[in-house]
This record gives sequence, structure tokens and C-alpha cells, in this order.
Amino acid sequence: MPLFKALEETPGIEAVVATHEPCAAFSADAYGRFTGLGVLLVTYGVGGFNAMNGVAGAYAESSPLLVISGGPRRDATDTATYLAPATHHYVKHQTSQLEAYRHVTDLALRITSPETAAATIRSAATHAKMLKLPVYLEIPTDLMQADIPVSNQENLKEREDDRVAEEVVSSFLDRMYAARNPVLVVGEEVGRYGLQAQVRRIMKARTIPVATSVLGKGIFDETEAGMLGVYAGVISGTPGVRKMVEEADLVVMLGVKMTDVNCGIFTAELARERILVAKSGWLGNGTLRFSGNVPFDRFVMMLADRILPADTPRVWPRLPVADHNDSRVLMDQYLALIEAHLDDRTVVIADTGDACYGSLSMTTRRDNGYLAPTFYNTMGFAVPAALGVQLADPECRPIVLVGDGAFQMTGLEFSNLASRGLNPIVVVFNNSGYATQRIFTDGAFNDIKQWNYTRIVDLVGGGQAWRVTTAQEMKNALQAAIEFTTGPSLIEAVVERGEISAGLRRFGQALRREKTGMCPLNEGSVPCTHEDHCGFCRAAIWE
Ligand SMILES: Cc1ncc(C[n+]2csc(CCOP(=O)(O)OP(=O)(O)O)c2C)c(N)n1
Ligand SMILES: [Mg+2]
Repeated sequence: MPLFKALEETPGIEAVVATHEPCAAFSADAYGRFTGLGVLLVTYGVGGFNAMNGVAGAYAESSPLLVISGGPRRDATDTATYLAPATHHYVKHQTSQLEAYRHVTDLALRITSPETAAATIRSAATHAKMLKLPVYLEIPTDLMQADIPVSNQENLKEREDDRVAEEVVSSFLDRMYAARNPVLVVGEEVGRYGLQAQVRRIMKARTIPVATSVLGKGIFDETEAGMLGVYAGVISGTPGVRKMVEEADLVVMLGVKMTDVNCGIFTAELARERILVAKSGWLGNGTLRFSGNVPFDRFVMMLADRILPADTPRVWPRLPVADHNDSRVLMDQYLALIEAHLDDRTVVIADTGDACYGSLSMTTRRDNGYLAPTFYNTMGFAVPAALGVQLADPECRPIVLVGDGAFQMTGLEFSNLASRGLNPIVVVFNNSGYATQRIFTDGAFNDIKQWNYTRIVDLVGGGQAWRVTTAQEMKNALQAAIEFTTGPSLIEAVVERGEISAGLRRFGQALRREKTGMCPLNEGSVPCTHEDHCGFCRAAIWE
């Protein structure tokens, strides 16, 4: 509390109090993805442990987040007795929370004295900002109000190995110059480090088209010439992207995290001989790691500085875009209508589930125009993330896509959107439960209580809401929501139980094939010989 009081009295910093610590964590994570650092303040124990899932997500998805918590006094002992009773919020050891946070952050620090406090705070914040990962900082209660000496000492620079960097840049460029039809695949790190301008310089110098990983979706305006959309094996945005990337004679992967989802549940076909990889901690080709000591951002900057323009520029490929307008599935029609309403101010924020897999083929229309927890896949991210995103960029208009299940977890953060007069449009896909789980194993455990979602505006006392059951109603509601700018909107989009988008269907089939080895066409009856359908059931999944 003294920290909140001090913040209140500090011009230029505003503390935003969320409805629940998981919301605070998602919100601060999203804010950090947009600005370079999010800061999350929590109460010791109850708050710290509550927030942990969100912080784990920030770690898994490389988001710069500084978590600050109070902590036990420095003279506190571990043994609670009748003579020295335990303090409330205490769990097992005085260090339990600090230890637990070591597992979900890159660095967990505790301030130990007033003299070293400034240096500890500085290194915590610098670490999070430089490495784009969460850091935990604990302030013992007895130091909370301490005066601390602060010097203007410079931050220590990380060691950079420029000679190695130059050599690797040259070897990358040699391969790029020699390639006939190279492609860049860029991942979330390019967005986190704000390297869009450098990547554009590389792509334009030699007319190299750019696809993004699933986690990197939306880093760039996807309507720009040369931007292909998402590449991830069978869950690529369109079949054309997949073909283009897999038929390229060189794929340069910049800041792409190797995850099952980014690899399209292991359906990505990228031969080792045809890839070059640069990301934090790994610089190399498909077989060898050249060096881990060159910071990723520095490497990309050097690559952009050194690349020579081609003598004759080529023409950008034109790929057919996904079009779900003629789909008979209502979920696809809703998504197509939402896509038609995106502009250069819209940021799509998708939650786990059909909201996410259904929207992967959407074309977003600005840099940083899409945000979703597509690796850690935590439910409950999107509504609180909208708070963080619009506070970070008041000019943007978030459109939140969220399942009914995820909304029931953190949807109450709508309250903060209303009280602050923020205007995200929250679309809740009401498909009567956990559709994503139904694909694999269904049962009553996937059903959830029907809520009157539109009544949230009465509950929190702000915003406007609509319930839609047809594409035409969705069209009207979207129009009305766009025109309502002084508060948040909620559109409950009803779809049949069990109905899913083309994107989620493909994802489910890919995951199922990975888990069971069964071809999706055979529905689990006969093991697939792969002869009738394709190399590895791919054509079947694309159908
Ligand atoms: C915090 C969390 N708990 C559980 C899961 C497992 N899980 C993945 S998808 C899903 C269902 C999501 O339901 P909903 O939000 O309604 O989206 P839908 O699948 O219906 O589109 C669940 C429970 C998860 N990913 N995150
Ligand atoms: Mg659902």
C-alpha cells in the first residue's frame, strides 16, 4: 500500500487496479508487448500466487514484465511458534514466493539493503527490457519506506561479440544473395524488439516475401505488398502461404520460437539445409549454432545495414486471401464480417480457443495489429489484454475475440474498460462451452452455465451490448459498436454447440493426427497408409 500511495503522488505514473491479479498480469503483459515494459504490482502471497499463471505466460511468450511484490521482513524467521506467530499470507517458507517465481521469470531478485536497493531495481528493470522476459523483484516490508541512495551510474552493457556477429551476418547474406526464391519467416521477437523497420529494409532490398509465425502474427500490416500472412504447416493462414514457404530454396527465420503450434503441430516441412535461424540465444543454420552471444536485435540491425539491394527488383507474389464469406458455418461468417470491419486503428486481441484459431487467417491492417497467447495458450488473456493495449496506445481500437469459457474467467475486467471510458469491442462467442476441448474428448465437463452476457453492462454500470444469432445481426451490431465510442461494447455471438471455424477444425485435425497417428479422413478407424491422400494427410486436412 505505501507503494501505491507513493505512486499516486508521483506525476507521470498511474497505477491501474485490475479486478483480479490474473487480469492485472495479462494486462501488464499486453502493455509490455506494446511499450517495451509492463509493470505488475502484487500483494505478497495471495496476490503473488494469484498472478503467477499470467507471468508464466509472459515468460513463455517473451514479454517484458517487471513483477514487484512486497515480501517478509528481513528478520523474519521460517519457524512459526506460539511466541513468534506467522504473518498472514505466509505459506510454507519465507522464500516460497521468491522460489516459485524463479520458475516463471528469467530473474528473481530480493532487495537486501537500502545501499544496494537502487542497483537491484535498476538491474531488474534493465534485464526485463533487454531480454524481453519477466523479472521478479521482492521488497521486504521493513524496507518499503526506506530512503535509498541513488546514483546516476550507467547500466552495464551486455557483452557483445561483434566479430562473430559480422561473420554470421556475412554468411547469412551470402546464402540470401545465392537463393533463387528466399522467404523470411518472422516471429514474436521482431515485434518485441520493435524491429519492423529493419525487417522491411531486408525484405525490400531483395524482394523477399515475409510470413510470420503464429506467435508473430500481426507484427506487420498484413495488407502490405510482400506480406504473406501466417506460416505454420497445415495451420498456415492459407494454403498458398504454406506452399510458398515450403517451396522456397531458403527460409530465413528471424526471432521465431520453435513450438508445436508454430510448427503447425509438426506438419511444417522445412528441411534443415534450407533454413537459417536467428533468435535470442541461437544464431545458426538448421544444423549448427554459430553463437549465442550476439543479441538478437543487434544481429537484425546489422543484417539490415549490410544487405545490398538486388540489381533488378522482383515483383511481389500475390497470394489468394482466405475468404470465409461463402462458408456455411456461422462462426466463419462472423469472423469474415469482423475482418471486413478492421482498419488501420484496429488491434485484434484473440483469446485461446476458436477465437484464436479461427482468426489466424484474418488479414489485419496495421503493424502490431494482432495479439494472442498462441504458445502458452492461456484462457482469459484477451479482455484484460485490451485494457493494457488501449492504455499503451490510446489511438488504437481493440477488437477482442473471446470464447464464452474464457470470458467467464476474466470477463469482469470489462468493468475497468467501462470505468475508464475505454472503447474496445468485445465479441463473446457463445458456443455453450469448451468447443476446443470437445474436438478431442467430449463430456459434460465441457458444458458451461449459460450467462446473460449482455447484462454485464448493467452489472458494471457502463458500456453497450448486443446479442446476435445471424450474420445480418452481427453486421448491424458491429456497425453500432463501431459508432459507440465512449465506452466498451460487448457482442454476444451465438453459435451452435459444437460448431467451429475452419481454422479450429484444421488445428484440431492436425493435433489429433499428431496424437493418434490417424488420418483425419479415417476418423480413427483404420491407420492411414498416407498413399491415398497425401504425403502426411496434409491434403486431407486442407480440404
Ligand atoms: C487457463 C486455462 N485453463 C484451461 C485450458 C484448457 N483449455 C483449452 S481451450 C479450452 C476451452 C476454451 O473454451 P472457450 O473459451 O469457450 O473457447 P472455445 O473453445 O469454445 O472456442 C480449455 C478449457 C487453458 N488453455 N487455459
Ligand atoms: Mg466456448
